[in-house]
Amino acid sequence: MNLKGQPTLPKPAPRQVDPEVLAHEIVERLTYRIGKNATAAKPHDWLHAVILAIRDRVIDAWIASTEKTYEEQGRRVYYLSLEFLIGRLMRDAASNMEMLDDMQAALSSLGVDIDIIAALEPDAALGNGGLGRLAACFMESMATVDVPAYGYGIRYVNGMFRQEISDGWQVELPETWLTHGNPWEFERREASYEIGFGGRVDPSENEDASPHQMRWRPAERVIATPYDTPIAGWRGKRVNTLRLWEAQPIDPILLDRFNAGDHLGALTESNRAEALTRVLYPADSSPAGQELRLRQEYFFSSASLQDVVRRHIQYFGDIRTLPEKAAIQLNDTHPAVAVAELMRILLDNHGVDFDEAWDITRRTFSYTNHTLLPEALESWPVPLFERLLPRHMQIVYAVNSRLLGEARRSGQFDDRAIGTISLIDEGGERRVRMGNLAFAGSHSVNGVSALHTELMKETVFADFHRLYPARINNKTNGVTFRRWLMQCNHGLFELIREAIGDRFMDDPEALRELDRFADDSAFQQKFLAVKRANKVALADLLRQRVNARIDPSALFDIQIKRIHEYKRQLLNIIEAVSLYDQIRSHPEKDWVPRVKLFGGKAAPSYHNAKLIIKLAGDVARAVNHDPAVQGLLKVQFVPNYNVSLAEMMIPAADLSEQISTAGMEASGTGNMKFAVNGALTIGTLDGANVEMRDHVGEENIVIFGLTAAQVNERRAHGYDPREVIGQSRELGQALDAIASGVFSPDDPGRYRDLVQGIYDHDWFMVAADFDSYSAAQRRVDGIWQDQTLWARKAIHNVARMGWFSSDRTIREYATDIWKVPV
Ligand code: GPQ
Repeated sequence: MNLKGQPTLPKPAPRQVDPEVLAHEIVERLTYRIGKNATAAKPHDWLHAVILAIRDRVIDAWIASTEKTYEEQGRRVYYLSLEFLIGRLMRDAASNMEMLDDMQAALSSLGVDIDIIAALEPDAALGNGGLGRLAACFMESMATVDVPAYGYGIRYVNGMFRQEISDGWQVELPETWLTHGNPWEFERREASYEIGFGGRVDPSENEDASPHQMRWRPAERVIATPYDTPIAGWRGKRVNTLRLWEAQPIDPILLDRFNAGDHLGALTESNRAEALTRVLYPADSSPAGQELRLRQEYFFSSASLQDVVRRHIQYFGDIRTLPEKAAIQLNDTHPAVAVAELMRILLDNHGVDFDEAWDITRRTFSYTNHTLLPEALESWPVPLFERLLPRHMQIVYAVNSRLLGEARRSGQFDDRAIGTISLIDEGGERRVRMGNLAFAGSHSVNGVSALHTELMKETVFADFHRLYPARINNKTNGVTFRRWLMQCNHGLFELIREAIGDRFMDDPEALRELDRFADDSAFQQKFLAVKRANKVALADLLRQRVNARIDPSALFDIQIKRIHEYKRQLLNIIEAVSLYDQIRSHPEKDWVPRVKLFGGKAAPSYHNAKLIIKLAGDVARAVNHDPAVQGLLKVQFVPNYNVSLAEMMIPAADLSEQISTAGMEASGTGNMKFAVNGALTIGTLDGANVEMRDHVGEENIVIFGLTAAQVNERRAHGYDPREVIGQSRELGQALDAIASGVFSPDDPGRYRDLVQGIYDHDWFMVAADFDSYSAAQRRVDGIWQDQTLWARKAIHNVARMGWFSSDRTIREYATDIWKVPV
């Protein structure tokens, strides 16, 4: 008993971390949690036992963090995202808990190779690309900078598809990350919620109800059950929760139907519920317009909001103080329906009047925009929205009338501008605009790089920006240096420590001290040796996986990212074709041996993206087997690009391809990962490349091509790709070769339309940028030929990328948007 007469509850004893204790714990977990002894244990059992041992340390810190959050009574951050692209967690958690070395020693004392079992952990691939990976970096950084935060998302059974290449074409197969169970997660059935769909809306039966209070009677209901994964920050300082929702039926089986002999019918409700959280939509930067997607969006937004409100009422009692205690960040528009959901909860469940509800809502939400591509802006047909979410439709109309009234009264807007601000798109089939809903319902709207934010103000949200000039702000993306430098590039990590000590591990900007070593030839040699070792490791992997033979002394030129026309993998391939021609015409020249690696997935319905994958393979076959090239050029498409493969490829890169049409890549984050791992960037002035140039210095990055302003200008003044192609012999020849079937003799017309698109409109300015790109590649060759020069530039890149840590990004969100102390 303590002084207040409360029983003193026992606490777990503090744990030591040393290899002997750990070895003991692992064997204990193996025995009592998995039920096997060391002789019977399979590699997966060892992995499981190791994760359980790490997890226990994480849990201690998790509970301590939760207690601290409750004691402080401060504001919590809620990060709502339909995607979290986590990858593997074992090394990440062990490293952040500072037990990686001891774990390695413990395992080797047990005769187990940590690398072998680590490779068995499946990637949690609950995301498509940059947006989902950013959410994962943010979770880790929020824990690192000690922000009390929850991530909310969906526990997809099948995350991102597995890509196989069959006869050169992409084939999508289901990825099953949960087959062996998931030792990181905890099911929390006690925190389940009901989620409704459809039905009707009646006036409230409450006598003194406000005119805006209604009663929604959904026709359909499912249960949302959370699974919690602890996310440990650096040095285990704080452990936050990633809460992912699973849909379950209210009645797992309809027994009356079953007993009546309708065995399948008895399960329809159950199957329908489970289908909701079954698969991740594999669409990147383009909306997945199906009804199931809107259901997913509402399902996870409603569950998360109910959870936030329940927690708030439990601890603070008064719903009106919500904005002081909760900051909800919307990761793109996917969770934008949460704005209407919070309004519904406030109006219908708590009887708050409309103006106050709207004020509370706006003070609670903030929204991050991740793209300007007009085709990517989400909107839903009004009839669909109304059928699925009748109460939310009413709320959208009510908010819209307020919003448009405000715009009218300001006197700055004509009918056209009012039309663009409206939450309803009236051009053609009427649709609910999710971007406008997110903008209107938030106090902060941010872009993800300086350029992107400026363009947001000028384009998609120009009218909104005039109405609310203080709302748009920039938060340039970042990446976590724990995963993307310290863990994935052990050699470089140790070399940096040896040179400048450990400070950069807690303060990434301290990497600056490496600048002093850029001209130090002993350091340069070691730096190049580390890079070489990483390249050898990648070459080994590629030999095993795709039977590729690549020479580690060649320049490794890598483009890995989703396949998208605006990212211009096609520009890279056309340049490879042109280089191939030039090597054959001038074999006597002093060519730099290059290996061009491509990796990335195409959305299953994206025809041209799939064709670009096929083209990469076709070009690879021709080039790689041509004795005239003599190993001077190799092209390889690496299948099934994912987080774990990125962790192998990025440390091995000499050259990073960041070559999107200027104005189209919101930020990019792969660009940052490559540079901090010592690759030089060849890139356009797009997204965060612009700020990278400012940080690393323009002499240490290879920039080419039109600027965003020039792209606009060209498009506005009748850009004629034919004229450009007519003036570039190299480009014309490469395009002719591709279009005429030189690389596809089995189907000579395969690429005719793809090339025709460049001649006809070339929306992505491939032709316009070709000569400039090709010249930039030859500048890269020139630098490569002087390895001292190359090393110096690469070292400057590592030294000057500290600002691109996601810790910096999160501190900016915390200070400017969430108003939480950091
Ligand atoms: N991004 Cl809208 C995605 O990965 N998926 C999407 O659906 C949208 C954007 C990316 C964007 O293309 C990159 O430029 C950004 O670096 C990334 O989001 C994170 O902001």
